[in-house]
Amino acid sequence: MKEYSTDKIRNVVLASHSGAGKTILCEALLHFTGATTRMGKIEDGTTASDFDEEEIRRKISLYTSVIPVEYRDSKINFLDTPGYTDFIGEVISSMRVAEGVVVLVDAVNGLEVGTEIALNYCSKMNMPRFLLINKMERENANFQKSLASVQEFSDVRLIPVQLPWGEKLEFKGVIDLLSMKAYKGDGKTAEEIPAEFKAEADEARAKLVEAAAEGDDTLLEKYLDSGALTDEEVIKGLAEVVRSCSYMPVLVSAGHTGVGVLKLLDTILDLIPSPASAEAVVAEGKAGEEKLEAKDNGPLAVYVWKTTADPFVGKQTYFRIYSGTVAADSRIWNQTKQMEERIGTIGVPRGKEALGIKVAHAGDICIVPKLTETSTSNTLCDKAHPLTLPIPEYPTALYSVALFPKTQGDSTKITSTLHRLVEEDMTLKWYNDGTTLQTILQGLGDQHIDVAIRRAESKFQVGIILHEPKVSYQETITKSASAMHRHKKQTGGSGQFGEVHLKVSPITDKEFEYTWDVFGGAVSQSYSSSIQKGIATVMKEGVIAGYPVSGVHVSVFDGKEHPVDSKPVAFEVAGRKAFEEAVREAGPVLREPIMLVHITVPEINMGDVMGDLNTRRARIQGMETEKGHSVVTATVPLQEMLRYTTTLRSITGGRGVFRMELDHTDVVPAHIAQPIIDARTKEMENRKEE
Ligand SMILES: Nc1nc2c(ncn2[C@@H]2O[C@H](COP(=O)(O)OP(=O)(O)O)[C@@H](O)[C@H]2O)c(=O)[nH]1
Ligand SMILES: [Mg+2]
Repeated sequence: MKEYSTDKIRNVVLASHSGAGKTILCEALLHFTGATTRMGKIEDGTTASDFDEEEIRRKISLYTSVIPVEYRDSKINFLDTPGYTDFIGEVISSMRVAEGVVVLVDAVNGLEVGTEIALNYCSKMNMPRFLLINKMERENANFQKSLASVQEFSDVRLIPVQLPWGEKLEFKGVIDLLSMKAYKGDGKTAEEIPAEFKAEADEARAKLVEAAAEGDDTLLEKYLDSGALTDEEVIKGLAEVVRSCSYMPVLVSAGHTGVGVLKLLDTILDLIPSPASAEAVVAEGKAGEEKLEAKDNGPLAVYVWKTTADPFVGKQTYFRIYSGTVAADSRIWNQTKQMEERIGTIGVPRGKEALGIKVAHAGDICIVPKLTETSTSNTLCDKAHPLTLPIPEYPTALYSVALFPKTQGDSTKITSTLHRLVEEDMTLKWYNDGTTLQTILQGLGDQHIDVAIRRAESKFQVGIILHEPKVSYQETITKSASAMHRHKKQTGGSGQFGEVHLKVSPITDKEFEYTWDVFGGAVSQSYSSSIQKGIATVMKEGVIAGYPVSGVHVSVFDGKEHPVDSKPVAFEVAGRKAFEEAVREAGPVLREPIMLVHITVPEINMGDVMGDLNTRRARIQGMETEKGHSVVTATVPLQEMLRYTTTLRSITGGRGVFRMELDHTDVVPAHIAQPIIDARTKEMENRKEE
C-alpha cells in the first residue's frame, strides 16, 4: 500500500450497539472507493472485518478490525469494533489510538444501549465524534426520531451536516449542508438541492453556520456582524467545535446500498482532526512528562493497542505511532518490558491481510509479525530516549469461572494458554486461588468467557471444563476450648507414643498464634515443632468444611512422653488430632468474604435493583441520584455476587454497571453454612470409602 504522511491520515473508530451496520459500512467504504470488486456479506461470512472463525460462526464482530480506506489522496483507518458489551475492551483500546469516532444508530431502532455505552466512553475519553444515522432505506426508518433519541441522551449537542434525501424506500441520497448540494447514491456527483427540500435545508444550514461560529472568536465576530460565513470558514469553525467536543455532526447513510458513504468520507476528512492537528499526547519520559506531537522527526513513541497470538500465523502486533517513524528491518526498544525487539516486515492491516510498506509515518496504525515479548499496552521507543505512553482505564473483570483441564495432557497447557489470552485482552484476568486451589478466569460476562475458552480450544488445542468458582471461606472458632490426644502404638516392633494437651482461643488481630506453655518438663520442648507441624496441616485443610482455619491462638500446656517410644512423628499426629478436637469444641463457624459493592443504574431501575439486593443478604450503605443515574453502595457476601453481572444486565437492559472490592469477612449464617458443611462431610466420607 502507498505510504501516507501524517496530515493525510485519519484514525476513526466505528462504535455502536451490535447490528447498527458498522461491518457492512466498512464493506461499502472499501467497495465504493474501488478497493474491492464486490461487497462481502455477514450471512456468508465474507466481510473484510469479521474474518475470525468465531465471528463468522456467530455472525457478529468480536474483535476490532482495521479497515484502511484510501480516498481523495488520504487514508482513513477505520477501526471496526464489536458492539456487544462484553467486548467493550476492544472499543476502549481503539478509542485510545484514534482521533475520532463515528457512532452509528439504526434509523429504525434509534438509540440502543450499546450505543449509549459507546457515547459514554466517547465522553470519558474526550473523543471528537459524529453521529451516523444508518440503514435509512429500511421500512420504518425515521431520521428525526432517531436524532431526537440520541439528543435526549447525549451530553454533546447534535448538529446535522446532512439531511436525508427521502426516507425508507425513497432514500436516494444525502443533502449536504456544507456544500449545499445534493448527492445521489454513493455520492460521486453533486446536483442542486431538489426544490421540495430547499426550505428545510436552508433552515438547517443557518443552524450549522451558527454552530460553526462558536469555533473561534474571529468567526463569531464576523458572524455577529454580517450574519454569514464562507464555506471554508464554516468548515474551519465546525472542525474546531468537533475537536473540542462541543458539537457532534449528524450524517445519514445506508451502508448496505452504499448511499451516503463517500460523503461520510468527505466529512471525516474535513472535520475530524488528523494526527497532525490533534491534541498532543503526554508521555512519561526520563525527566517527567513529555508532550508528543505527531511528527516524523520527533522522538520515537509507539503504542501497542492490540496483539493476537495464533500458533499457525504467529504473533501479530498492532501499533500506533505517536511520534517518529518505524521502518522495516530495524530494531526497537520495548520500554515496558525493558528489552529490544526486532522488526522484520511492517504492514498496513486490512482485516486479515497485511499490505506491506517500507516506512510507517507518525500517526499511522500498522502491524508487525513475530515480536516475541511485546504485549498489548506496551510502549515501544528508542532506547536512548525512553518514553511510556498512558494506558486507558478498562472496566474490571467481575465475571469469574473456575477452569479444569479435560485431560491430563490439557492440564500442562492451561497455564501457558491463559497467559497468552490475557496478554492479548486487557479485560481478561486469571489467577490460581490458593485457598480453593482453583484456576480462576475473569472476564466481563459469559460471552466474553465463552469466546476466550473457544479460542483456547480451537487455537491452542486445550480442552477446558468450566465450573462456578468456589468462594474462599475460612473456618474459625467462637470460644475457647481444650482437648488432649494420646497417640499410642506399642504393639510389636518399635512403638510410638505422644500425648498433647492444648487450648484454643479466638483471636481477631492475627490469623494464627502458637505458644508453648508447658511447665515442669512433662514433655520436652524439642517436640514443639512437630506438634506445630501437625497443627499446621489442620489449619490448611480445615476441620468442619475443608476450608483453612484462621483466627486461632493455640497454647500447648501439657503432655506426656515415653523414654523409648516417643518420637517426632508421634507428637505430630497427637498435635493434629488434639487441635482438630479442640476446634470442634470451640464453636467453629465459617467466615465469608463480604464485598463493598458500588452499583450505578438508571434511576428508573433503582427499585428493582434494591429489591434484588434484598434477596442477596445485602446491607445498603448509601444511595445517591445524579443526572438520572442512581448509585447504590452496599456490602454483600461474595457468594451472592458470583453471577451478578448477568442479573444486573437483565434488570437494567445492559445499562447498569458495578464494581466491588473486598471489605471484610463475616460469619456465614447457620442456615447457609450448614449445607456447605454437610456437603463437605459427605465428600470426606466418600473419600474414605474409596
Ligand atoms: N437494511 C439494511 N441492513 C443493513 C445495513 N447495513 C447492515 N445491515 C444488516 O444489518 C445486520 C448487522 O450488520 P453489521 O454490519 O454486522 O452490524 P455491526 O454489528 O454494527 O457490525 C446485517 O445483517 C447486515 O446485513 C443497511 O444499511 N440497511
Ligand atoms: Mg460488526
